Amino acid sequence: MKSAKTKNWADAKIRDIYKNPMGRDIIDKSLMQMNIPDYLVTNPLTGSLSMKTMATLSGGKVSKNFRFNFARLLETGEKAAAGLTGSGNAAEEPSGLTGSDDAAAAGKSAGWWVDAVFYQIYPRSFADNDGDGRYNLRGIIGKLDYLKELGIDCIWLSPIYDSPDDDNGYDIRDYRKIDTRYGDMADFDNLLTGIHSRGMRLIMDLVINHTSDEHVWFQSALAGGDSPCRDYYLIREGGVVRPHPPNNWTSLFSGPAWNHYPDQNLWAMHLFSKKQIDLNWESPAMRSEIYAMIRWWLEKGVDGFRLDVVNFISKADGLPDGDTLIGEVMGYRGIEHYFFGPRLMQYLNEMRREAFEPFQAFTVGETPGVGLNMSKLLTSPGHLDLVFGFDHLENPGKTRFDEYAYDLNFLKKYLIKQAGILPDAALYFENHDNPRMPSKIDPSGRYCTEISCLLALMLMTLPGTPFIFQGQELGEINADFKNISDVSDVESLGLYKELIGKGTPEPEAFRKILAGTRDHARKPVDWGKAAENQVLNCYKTLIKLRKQRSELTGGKTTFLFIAYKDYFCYIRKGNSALLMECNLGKRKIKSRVKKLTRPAPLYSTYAAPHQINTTVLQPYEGRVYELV
Ligand code: TEU
Repeated sequence: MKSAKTKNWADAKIRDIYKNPMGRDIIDKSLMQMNIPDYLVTNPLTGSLSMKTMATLSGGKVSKNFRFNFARLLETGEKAAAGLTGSGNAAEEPSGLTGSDDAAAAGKSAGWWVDAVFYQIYPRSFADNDGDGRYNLRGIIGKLDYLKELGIDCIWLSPIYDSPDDDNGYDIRDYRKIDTRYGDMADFDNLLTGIHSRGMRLIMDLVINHTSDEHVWFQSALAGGDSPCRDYYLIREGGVVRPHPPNNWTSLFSGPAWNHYPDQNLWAMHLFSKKQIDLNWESPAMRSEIYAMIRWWLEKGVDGFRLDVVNFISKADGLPDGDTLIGEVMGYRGIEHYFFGPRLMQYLNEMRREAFEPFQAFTVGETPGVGLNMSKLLTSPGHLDLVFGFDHLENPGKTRFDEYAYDLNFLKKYLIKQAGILPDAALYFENHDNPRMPSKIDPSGRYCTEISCLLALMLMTLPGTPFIFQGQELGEINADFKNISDVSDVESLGLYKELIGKGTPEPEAFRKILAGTRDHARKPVDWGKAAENQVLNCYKTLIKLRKQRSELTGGKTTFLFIAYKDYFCYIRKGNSALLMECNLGKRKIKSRVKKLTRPAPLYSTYAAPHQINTTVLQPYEGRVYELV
């Protein structure tokens, strides 16, 4: 689409919107949510409808404002894609094929991370080295041999910086200081040496969308209008008589996205907690402080970073009000103005050049709300190496706080799509922000061990770079919280207060919190489980297999028998070939591999290879066959 046509996005045809990476992501997501086949959009009849006509058909639900904002996003998508080709043309139509090649074939320079297995440590609940109840850096050092033996190549360490701890360290007060609860810089240096001497790598968590309100920059910004730091944050002057926030955005952690400071007559934006104030990335001085801080850590020898909500850093010019309809669907208002802001690609590129590239540092961005096609742009040369998508974490129509049993058939559908569009994706099922996946799939808990092993198999054999969250390798499941006083996460407590405030009966409000609270993943790892643990053995064996067989890290992927419910089957092929077969449900199902040429059982999450029942797959069983 030529740039002259840009202004016409507000009345573009569905067919053209679908060719735009942003448009395609939004349409794909909506179709998946409603369980509608792609054909509805790709058929010539619907394809020729315009946005305006669709808005009319919606009977007023789709407002003019919505159309305008959607058009703006499409323009961002168009520009992001054009910046890559240098041609002003929109991205080529994404393939959406069911087969895919490795990263190198996709035209990307493959770095060390393509073959690596990552492990996330959440330091406040990982390890306590001497049983004194203090989870710290020394505790982590004490577990390095365990991680090496497991087969880990790189550790991602959640924040350990000095912090008042409103959001478990994701509210940083001093980027260059270790929080005393974890130790000091000497402990950190020992940790880094310990990791490197074992041939592993370390990436740190980089929280640069916001800082703590106790950071000196913010303190200085509040102290006086002539402070150079005033421009470091999204600060607006307020009305004295009837103060109201500068726009209608809401925080992801409930309530308005603005703090009012009556003494200074100022408003400051916070997309997360009231103590996490958003930085103003429009400020070149702020950006160069951030880049200097990044280089400071890289000079110490860290190998890269996980970038917290990095897709939120660029906000739409003028901070316009958020659309009410989008706000209702998403649960918070304003997101269309910052989840892929107008200068996101530019800032990522600048940060790469100024900070990461000179050290060849690795980056993985956390990118909530971004779909697969836009992820592809974010991971294009000159930007990020990998991104964490979110779209596989909930079943269509569900949010994290809904009580339901997650259906793995959706994950299968999503992963097939992902393999076609973004084969070199960051692959993960758990982190510190989500309940334990086996509990989500089987809330009764009966099959959690089997599910843990099945997820291990998928993680180590599907295309992408696997990330394991602490305790996942031990088959950890959700906590048995009894009431709200057992919960400490700032997000959960904010939501609980909001629900009660709206008149939700207490038991119902608590059940919601129990379904989605991030505290499930944050309870201390139960190291007593590490001896003779079936899940741990699965992880060890499968990681070993992944390292022995190059087709698992770089092979071509083909999905088979896609239409069968509860059945997931795929081949990874390089010089040799492996076939994976999974039962995604709790009923026994028929194995279908006999139809193929002489598959030899190599591994099962249930039994030794010679004992594998080749005709039936047990509940949640996963298998690997050698294809000869
Ligand atoms: O998370 C950002 C994020 O959008 C979510 O994962 C978040 O937990 C939730 O879904 C909001 O509804 C990152 C960190 O991983 C998280 O721990 C922090 O709380 C958050 O950013 C703020 O720094």
